[in-house]
Amino acid sequence: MSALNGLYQDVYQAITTHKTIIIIPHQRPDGDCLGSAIGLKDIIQTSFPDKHVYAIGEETGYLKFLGSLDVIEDEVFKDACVIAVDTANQERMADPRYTLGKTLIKIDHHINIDSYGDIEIVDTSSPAAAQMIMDFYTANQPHLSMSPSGAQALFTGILTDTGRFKYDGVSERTFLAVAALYQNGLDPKPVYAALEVMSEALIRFKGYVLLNYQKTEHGVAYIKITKALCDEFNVSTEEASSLVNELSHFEDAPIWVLFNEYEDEKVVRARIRSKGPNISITANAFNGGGHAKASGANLGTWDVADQLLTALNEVASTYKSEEK
Ligand SMILES: [Mn+2]
Repeated sequence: MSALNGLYQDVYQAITTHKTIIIIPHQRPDGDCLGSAIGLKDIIQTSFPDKHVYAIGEETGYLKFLGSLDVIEDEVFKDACVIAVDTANQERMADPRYTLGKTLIKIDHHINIDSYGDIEIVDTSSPAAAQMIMDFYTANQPHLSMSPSGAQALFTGILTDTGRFKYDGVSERTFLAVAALYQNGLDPKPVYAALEVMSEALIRFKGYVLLNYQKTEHGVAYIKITKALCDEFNVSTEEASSLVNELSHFEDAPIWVLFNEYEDEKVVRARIRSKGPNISITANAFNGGGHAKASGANLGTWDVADQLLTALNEVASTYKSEEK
């Protein structure tokens, strides 16, 4: 049982009182935001066949197996209940029309840097937004059901955001959520198969990352990926970013960072990961945020990337001296 059951019941009430429900994940989608959006759509549609339910936003190649997103006109938002999933701040929402609905709901597990919504559920103890969707499902039994494809989408969200059940926040609750997905017909094999596949271009690029990473004095492993490098290897910036955890294996580097360059937006972004020190505070100082051990930051230029490395090198140094 989640301590937030009352709020999840409020979400259920909001759904019952709206004819149209629109679910919005975040920009530059990942498995958790799309799995949560498509899984929640499935729960609502399966439980309320008469309602109009849409999941909108951006698709991405490796997650196409979850199903396609909906494309809707502005009018559809009129009197709709809009549910944002896995989206900490409003600017990051995958569709700017979220304000056009009648009711706005936030369901998210990131640190609450931007409070929004008529109903706001933020649970930083949940390792995946998809696990929160399962809390919503459980809190409203026996009124909600789902199909096997909805179970598959939610499993994908939990699996990807927990790094295959390895990250902080994974608990008994996570496995109970997965057990409930199995009760609803989950077949995990297509999920593992889809997530396993890498393009040959990306496999070669992984080779580049493993041969060219660097380390700071106190143990921040990093790789800087320019747009030109992505072009040379014929991989997208998002694909390149997915390799961040290739730098997780060093015994002497508790922090690792993948930098990349978004040419169209003229910004350098960092994906920062940790297996010890809290790096979200540093990420916040660099126009970013997220979780204690997995954060992102928007840096602007490569000069700022070096400043971030200097700051993280300090964090690693302090951490190592405390460990001794
Ligand atoms: Mn997430």
